[in-house]
Amino acid sequence: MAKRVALITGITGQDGSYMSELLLEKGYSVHGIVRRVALEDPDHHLWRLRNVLKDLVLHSASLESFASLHRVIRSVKPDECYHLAAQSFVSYSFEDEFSTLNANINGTHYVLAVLHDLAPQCRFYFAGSSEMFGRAEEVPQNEKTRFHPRSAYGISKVAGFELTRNYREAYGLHASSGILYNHESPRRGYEFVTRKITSHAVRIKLGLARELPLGNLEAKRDWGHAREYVKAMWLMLQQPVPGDYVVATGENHSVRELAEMAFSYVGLDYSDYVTVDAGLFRPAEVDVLQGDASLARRVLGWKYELSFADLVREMVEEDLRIYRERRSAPAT
Ligand code: F7E
Repeated sequence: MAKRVALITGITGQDGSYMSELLLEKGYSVHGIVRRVALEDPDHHLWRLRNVLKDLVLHSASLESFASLHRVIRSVKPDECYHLAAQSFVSYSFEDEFSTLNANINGTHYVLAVLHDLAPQCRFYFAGSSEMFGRAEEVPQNEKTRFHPRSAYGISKVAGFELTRNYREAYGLHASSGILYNHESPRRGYEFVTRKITSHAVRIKLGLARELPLGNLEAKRDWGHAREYVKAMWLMLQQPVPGDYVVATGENHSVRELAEMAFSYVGLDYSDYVTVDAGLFRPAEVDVLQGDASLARRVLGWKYELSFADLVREMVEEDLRIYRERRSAPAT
């Protein structure tokens, strides 16, 4: 039987790398869209794909260019498309609302429009976000909870979610959205609060930093492991009918608890090192997010079994490995 063909946008990111590994394990031919600069400087841009790079087919294109997406999709003819690319840092979306809205909304629209023209049988996954709930009217949130986004990022994800739904309803595309809560891993970028905390706890422990400035310590999030969340994305595209699903652990923890746990893992008291920097507060904060993933459990058979402590421990251990290695590397 011919291999199934998957196309991933955002393949160089945390979720793209786990998704590539999952699809390769399942025997797919995996293609990814990357920026030109990633191919020119692979050490810097493709490190998350290190272990699987030789098994992937990468195409340079831009989510800002309809023509480049048209070219790639015409040649790949995917059976499944995982649209993971986005400007995903909420804080940055306050600094540049316009580029966040342009990249996230138009990028999603272009991919959907090209698939509709060239590969209407292709199954499509849109990376929705719990940020769409924003100032949520209920805790926990489910697929029926009203959206109230609090940032250009959240607004762009609501627009992408609605575009996806409309391509499903208007043109019959097998298009699904995951409403994913925060998902982390040792491959998380250093600007997100989990990685910022685990990497600083380790650097402070090793004498490479003195303090950790943070913003709102009382914000609460439902943090899960990215490796488990990509399984839910794949399951959505294996269903006979498309749909929208919350993907979450069902627990929430505060930024303060996260800091306490990460620092205690390296034998330190977070309160000796964490400082509060008013400049790191967001103009509009999302105070608490917690998801109810019962629909994903029931329909997709998706289960989440890791604990918050396991996730934090895995991230701290990876940062310990990285910074110890860096410290002992000979100076060049
Ligand atoms: O912030 C607070 C901050 O930047 C988490 C993205 O993947 O998940 C992520 O969005 C919380 C917020 O993630 C700092 O105010 C305090 O309340 O790690 P974060 P996020 O904004 O929740 C959703 C589901 C997505 O879809 C996004 O793409 O932590 N916080 N002090 C801080 N956050 C950061 N980054 N840095 C701080 O110093």
